[in-house]
Amino acid sequence: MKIIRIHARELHMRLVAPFETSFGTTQNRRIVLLELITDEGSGWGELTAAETPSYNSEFTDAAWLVLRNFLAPCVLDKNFTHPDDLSTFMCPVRGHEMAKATIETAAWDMFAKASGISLASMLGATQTEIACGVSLGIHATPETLLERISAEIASGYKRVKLKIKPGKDLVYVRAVRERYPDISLTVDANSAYTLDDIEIFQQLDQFNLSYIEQPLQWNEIYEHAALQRELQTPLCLDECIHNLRDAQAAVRLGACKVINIKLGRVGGHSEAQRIQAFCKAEGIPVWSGGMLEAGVGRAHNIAMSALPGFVYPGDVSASHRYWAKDIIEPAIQTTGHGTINVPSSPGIGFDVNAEVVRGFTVAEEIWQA
Ligand code: OSB
Ligand code: MG
Repeated sequence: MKIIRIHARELHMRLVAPFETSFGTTQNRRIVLLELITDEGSGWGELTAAETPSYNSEFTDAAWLVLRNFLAPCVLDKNFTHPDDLSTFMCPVRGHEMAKATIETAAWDMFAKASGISLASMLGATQTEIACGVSLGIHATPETLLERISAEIASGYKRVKLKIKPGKDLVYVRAVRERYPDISLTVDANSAYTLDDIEIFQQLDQFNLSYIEQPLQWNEIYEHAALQRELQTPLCLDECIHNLRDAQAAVRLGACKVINIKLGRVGGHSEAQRIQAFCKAEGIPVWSGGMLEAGVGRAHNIAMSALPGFVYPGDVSASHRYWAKDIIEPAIQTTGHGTINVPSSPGIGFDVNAEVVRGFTVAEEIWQA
């Protein structure tokens, strides 16, 4: 297959509610959507980088530039036989995993469509239904958080993840645990603490959390191992894991017992599969994280979550929790029991709604050799 051109669009979409993490609040998303056109059909990919370099070093404007000036030239006019080839073509560019994943995931969608099978089966899925959890931003008070949780539980979600930051941690977790002694509960610090905060984590140990996500620095694996040795609760790494080698280092050092796999953060499906296979062999449970994606990004996450070893519920939930109108048809919906059915139609299994996309588009470019 030959890559003929890339149609890049920037979409402005507003989340139905602001989302607060330890690094800031997001409501207006700038989404980069790529359509990769080959001589045997096309596929869709979505950039998962945020608007600012606060979750990791990538951000919308930088990704657009890297895609246009460096990554598109690596793949345009190239022939590939399998989507694994795409990451090889993009090897000369260091880092920029999220930008790379936008192209790489589009190639997987295209390849599955050309093969007439779902992306999930192309990747090696073993699950037809995936378990869903919700990620809840930092709330103004524990009371408003409790109200929100009661609605999410009523919708059937199987796991609640609370964002925490210094000063908004123990009080919130205690309030939730007292009200809901049995729900599957986790916290995500997004790197807001240091080893000096160890007492906070020792206190969190009493709340029967399934895991504590990324408590320490975004680029620090070794100190997570030191923290893990002091805790009963498993640590889960998010920001630290960019590739298989990071996952191997983290597991072998004892820095975590669970890994959050984000497609964008690891450069796409090929590397995500390698991490999943390694974790499966090591008995390390994994789950799919989210980046406040629109439908295309979310559809890719659903396909990945159907692989073996994705045993914990992911941050993969219904479209309406994020958007008044999503860019795909049908919108992502959950079953009454907190799962999503993995689509079986070719590729990502959702149609991109061209009219809705046009309505949100603020810029577009076509890149060709
Ligand atoms: O750390 O998982 C994270 C959102 C933006 C940046 C980082 C994270 C998140 C989430 C939300 O937790 C996940 C989602 O619902 O898409
Ligand atoms: Mg996280």
